[in-house]
Amino acid sequence: MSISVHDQYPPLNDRPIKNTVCLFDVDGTLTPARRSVSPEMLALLQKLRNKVAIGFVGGSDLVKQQEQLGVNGANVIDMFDYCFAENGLTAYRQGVALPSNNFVRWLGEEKYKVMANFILHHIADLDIPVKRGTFIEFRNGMINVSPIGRNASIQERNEFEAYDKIHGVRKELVEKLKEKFADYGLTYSIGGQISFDVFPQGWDKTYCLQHVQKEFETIHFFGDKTYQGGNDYEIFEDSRTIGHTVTKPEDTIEELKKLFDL
Ligand code: M1P
Repeated sequence: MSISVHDQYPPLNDRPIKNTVCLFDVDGTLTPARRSVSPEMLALLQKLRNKVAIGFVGGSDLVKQQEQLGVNGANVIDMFDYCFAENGLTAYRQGVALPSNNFVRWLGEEKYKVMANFILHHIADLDIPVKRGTFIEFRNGMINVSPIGRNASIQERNEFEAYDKIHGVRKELVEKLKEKFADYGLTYSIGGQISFDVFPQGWDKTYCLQHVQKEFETIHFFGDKTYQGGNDYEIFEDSRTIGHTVTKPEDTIEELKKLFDL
């Protein structure tokens, strides 16, 4: 029988701090936005994993989390006990896939098409300084809409973020969508720098809690966008979690050292 990476750590039900899991947002919490994790954070997570169960819950798909967290050829699925990509729509427990769901199956092709056409028309008419490619990214549990396009470079991202703070391009489109598709039962979340996420109500980060709530009595959640409207808000506020607001990865490190005596 082959030895799994997960076997290097104590079994989930036998970690020194019992019945406890720490869940982390990715962008702005474990890594700088869309950037790679630091060696210091990786070392600390390993130490933490010897004491409690750990997992991440990110809005992006697993490919992106692999890029950001799986540095030096590491497989992100091995690095955490729980991997929740797309808010938990794609989920792994100790390397084993958990049941999944799908945005377009839930909404229906026809309704989705009407919405996608509306978004693309709106973006086509936008007069913003820069446009790149991939204005709608189709994911498993959500769509991600970006007025500048997901192919923007790091510098273009930063510039758009600053521009959007003044002009509210994303906010305006979200308001229009809320009004036009009021009967669709969707939630909108401006979580990152250049885009917003659209998903069925309840498919925010709390979606992943169904996979941990039976196994753990204490669920810590760490995130940077824990304010109302941020994509960490619902899970941060949820009665099943103990929420921690952090400002950047260095802050997460400090908080973990204090909380878990690392
Ligand atoms: O994790 C926060 C957000 O990160 C990305 O946002 P952006 O590309 O706008 O910086 C996206 O993956 C988004 O889905 C996610 O919520």
